[in-house]
Order: sequence, then structure tokens, then C-alpha cells
Amino acid sequence: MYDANHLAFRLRVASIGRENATFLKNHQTGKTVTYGAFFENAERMASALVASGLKPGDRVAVQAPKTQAMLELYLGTVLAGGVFLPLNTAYTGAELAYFLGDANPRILVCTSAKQDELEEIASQTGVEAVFTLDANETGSLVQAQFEHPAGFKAVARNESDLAAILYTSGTTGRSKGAMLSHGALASNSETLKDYWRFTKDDVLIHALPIFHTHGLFVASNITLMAGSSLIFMASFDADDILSYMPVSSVLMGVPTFYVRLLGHDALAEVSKGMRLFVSGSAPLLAETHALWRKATGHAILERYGMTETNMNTSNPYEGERKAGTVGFPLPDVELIVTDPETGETLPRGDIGMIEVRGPNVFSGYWRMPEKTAEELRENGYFITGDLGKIDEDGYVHIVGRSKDLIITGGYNVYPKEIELLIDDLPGVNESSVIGVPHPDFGEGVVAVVVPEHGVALAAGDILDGVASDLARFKQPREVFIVDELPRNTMGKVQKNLLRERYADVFAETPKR
Ligand code: MLC
Ligand code: AMP
Repeated sequence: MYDANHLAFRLRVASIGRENATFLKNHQTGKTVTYGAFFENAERMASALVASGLKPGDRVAVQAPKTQAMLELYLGTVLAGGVFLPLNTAYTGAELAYFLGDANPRILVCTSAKQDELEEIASQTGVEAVFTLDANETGSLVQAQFEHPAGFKAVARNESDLAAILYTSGTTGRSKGAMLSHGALASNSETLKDYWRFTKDDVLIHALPIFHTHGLFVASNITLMAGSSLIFMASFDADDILSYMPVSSVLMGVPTFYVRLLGHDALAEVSKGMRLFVSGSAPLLAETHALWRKATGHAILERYGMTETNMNTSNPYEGERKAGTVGFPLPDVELIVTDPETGETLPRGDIGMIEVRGPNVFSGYWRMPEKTAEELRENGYFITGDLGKIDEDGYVHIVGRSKDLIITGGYNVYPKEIELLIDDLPGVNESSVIGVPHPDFGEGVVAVVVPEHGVALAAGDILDGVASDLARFKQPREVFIVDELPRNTMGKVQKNLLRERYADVFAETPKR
């Protein structure tokens, strides 16, 4: 039914013979699904996709709520030899138009609320079929899925064939599609499963979105590979998570999860039986690490990854989990720190550019050979854009970023994309977008705007002006109108000065 290189096979192997074991419990409906039923559903989904015209290598783009059907669509796409392309549910029509135009998917799956708008865009970008995922709606892929029997024979794939494309924003303001192969995804999940000691007895609280690396590949793939089970929640809710801790063993989250959970009195009691807390996607403050340990007795295990590489490093399962560090390179991952100017490898302890190489690294940016060549060296090292060092004990520290990037609640926001939109608004001369400390999201987005001479602009003009084009999480939370931006002698805007000036803007914001 499956062949050994195939991601779907490697995800299935642990549950062969355990078809009646629970794979997923749906928090919203209370229903559970067994491994047997889940894989059968994925096979039906694969048949439905093929019947709709999917050929090996075709992209299946999906912007839909987090449901079991979406996980079946992921696996069904991979089984059918397709390339899964999940999109953040917060993206607006304008943002989606770019992704569809760039990726040219054969099939698009979206919500009925967006169907009319997207069908128009889809018809101009070569999409052949548009579906929804809601079983109760006409035109639902779930209805088509159950018109087919289980037992789909996986389309043969090599390790280097693509299984997914995930878009990641870029410093130029144009998002890039990171091409992820069957081999890269499978090997990284296998490594993490062993490194974090996942077994079939684990129950993972899954409250992350599944359109990104963290929730889709790290959380879902590891669970499948270990034959563990998921408590599947549509989104983060502190009370719900706390209520599941007594019957769970692992939580994976971005730092915002931990900051928010710390505010709850029940934490100490309900977390007693938990085995592991993992944090990533953004820096976890040493203070949060210490407070968590005090409240629960557990040291959060922080790891470091990215869309292009999956996971690169992790604090150890056994041994010291050092706060403020992201631990050691994972088995098979090589990590060096180089001089950003010369590319020479620096001695241990020196701060420089983090570069990584290994089976986890992506295959390049979709239809962007120049960008790929800029960031992926011929010797296989990927230039991450993160600045860091390796300390005397071998732990990797991330100390900053050479890329102009804001990470807010685990989502990446590239200032350039927002600046370009603001600069286009009437009455705007120029703008600068920065990230400053935010007690809940880690960093919050701030726009500093210079109006054209003699024009009176208000913050609301800027916020209203970008609202329909930008996902909510990218929209500035504060806008300051100023006469001029600070510049250095070369004329470059000094963002560091702006970050200092507005450092306390969110100081009064509650932590939640
Ligand atoms: C929601 N909002 C955000 C936001 N999330 N704003 C900024 N940053 C965010 N991350 C907006 C909402 O639209 C809303 O707007 C307001 O903020 C308050 O929303 P909320 O109800 O508090 O948000 P919530 O739904 O609770 O979501 C917060 C969150 C969520 C942190 C739980 O953003 C989340 O799940 N983040 C995880 C992201 C993730 O998985 N990243 C991994 C990327 S992979 P309004 O209009 O009401 O003000 C990767 C690689 C790796 O990075 O290493 O893992
Ligand atoms: P993304 O492009 O969404 O995959 O985000 C990847 C980026 O998130 C990395 O390049 C880092 O800058 C950041 N990141 C991920 N994990 C961590 C971490 N544990 N600590 C600090 N930064 C992190």
C-alpha cells in the first residue's frame, strides 16, 4: 500500500496493527477518531483529489479552519503525490491572491465565506477546482471524500520529491515558498520523536494552528510517527488547556502560551502528571522559564526551528535545559556560526550568523532561484538570518536577527511588507515599522509615519488604510505620526533608535 520513502508511510508505520488506538480527540465535538479511521479517511481524501484532477507534483492550497478534515487533506494530498500548501486563516483576499498567483495550485480549499471572492482569483491563476471542507456545505471536499472507498495506493515518491510548500515572508516584502521534501519532513520528525522520547502512551495537547511548521510538522507529524494521540483544539484557550493537563503528557506552544498559562492558579496542581513542555517559534524569556519552573517544577524545553529547516536545535530531554538558550544541534544537523561579511566560520563563543546543514533543510524557494542561491550555499548550509553563538558547553544562543523581522505571538511579520503598504496611502511621505517588547505577544508591531508636507494624518487613517490588505496579526497595534525619521549619515533609517524610543509603548498592556 505504501512505499518506504514516502512521508505517509513513515507517518503510518508506528500505528500499523494498532488501528483501534485513538489518534485524535476533538475538543470541540468530544469525538475521537482511531488511527484506522484516520488513515482510511486520508485515503478517501486522496481518491477525491485524484478524481478532481490532481496529478503528482500539483499543489493543493488550503485556507480553512483547524479540523480533523484538514489533517486528512494534508495526508491525502501527500498520499496522492501532491504538494500541500496551507495558508494562514488570517490572510486577506489581497494576500491570498499573491500566493495563488505564485504557487498556481491545481486545487484550492477554502471556507464558504471566502469562496466567491477566491473563485474569481482562482480562475485567473489556473486553479481547476475550488472546494470547501465543511461536510454540511455543497461543494465540500468532505462530501466528495466519502464517495470514495478507502484503500488508495500511495503514489510513489522519492525522498527529494516535494510534500509541502510553506510560505514565509521576506525582507523585500515578497513572500517566498519554502519547498519541503518527503525526506526532510520525515527525517526531522523521526529525530524529534526520539529526542523528546515520544511513545504511543503520550497524549499531546494540540492548540497550535496547523498552517505552520510548529503545529503541522512538529506537533502532528511527531504524534503520528510515535503512534501517540492528540487532544485537538481549534485554538488556544488557557482554561481548556488546563482542564486537559491531568489526562495529557505533553504541551507544545509558542512563548505566549506559557506567559498566559502562568496567570492561572490551577497550573501547579493540574500540571503534576505532565511529562514535557516544549516552547519554540520565538524567544522564551529566561524569566518565563524560571516562573514556569517555580509554578510547576518543570523546566520548559526550548527548541529552535524555522519554516525552511524544520527544527535545528533542542535543549536536552535529560540534562540541563538552559534558560535563554535553544540547546544543542539535533542529531544529523550541523550548525556553525559564521562571520556575516566573509562567511568564515567563527571560533566558539563569538557571535555571528547561524548556518545549518542537514537532512532537515528545505530544497529551495519555489520559483525563486536567485533567492535560493543567496540563502542556501552550494555546500548545503542554509544562512538562517539569526545571529547567535555557541557557548562553552555547546548550547546555542540566539542573540538577535540580521533579517528585519518581527515575531509576534509566534507569527512572523516582515516590516517591509507593511511599510510598502503604508507608504502607498494618501498623504504619507514615508514610514518605518518596528517590533517592540509586548508582554503577551513577545513583540508588538508599531508603525512610525511621516506625513507629506502640510498633511494632517491621524493614526486611524493608517490603520483603516491597511486593514483590508493585511492579516490582523500584521497590522500595527500602535501608530505614531512624526515629522521625520532618525537617519544615519548614510541616510538609512535608524530602527534601533526608534525601538528605544517606543520601547515602553506596550508596558501597560495586560499579560492576559
Ligand atoms: C492573534 N492576534 C495577534 C496574534 N494572534 N496579533 C499579533 N500577533 C499574534 N500572534 C490578534 C487577533 O486577531 C486579535 O485581534 C487580537 O490579536 C487578540 O487576539 P487573541 O484572541 O488574544 O489571540 P489568540 O487567538 O488567543 O491568538 C494568540 C496566539 C496565536 C498566540 C495563541 O497567535 C497563536 O496560536 N500563535 C501561534 C503561532 C504559531 O504557531 N507559530 C509557529 C510558526 S512556525 P483584535 O482585532 O481582536 O485586536 C515557526 C517555526 C518554529 O515559527 O520554530 O516553530
Ligand atoms: P518562521 O519563518 O515562521 O519559520 O520563523 C523562524 C524564525 O523564528 C527563526 O529564524 C528564528 O528567528 C525564530 N525562532 C524560532 N524558534 C526560536 C527560539 N526558540 N528562540 C528564538 N527565535 C526562534
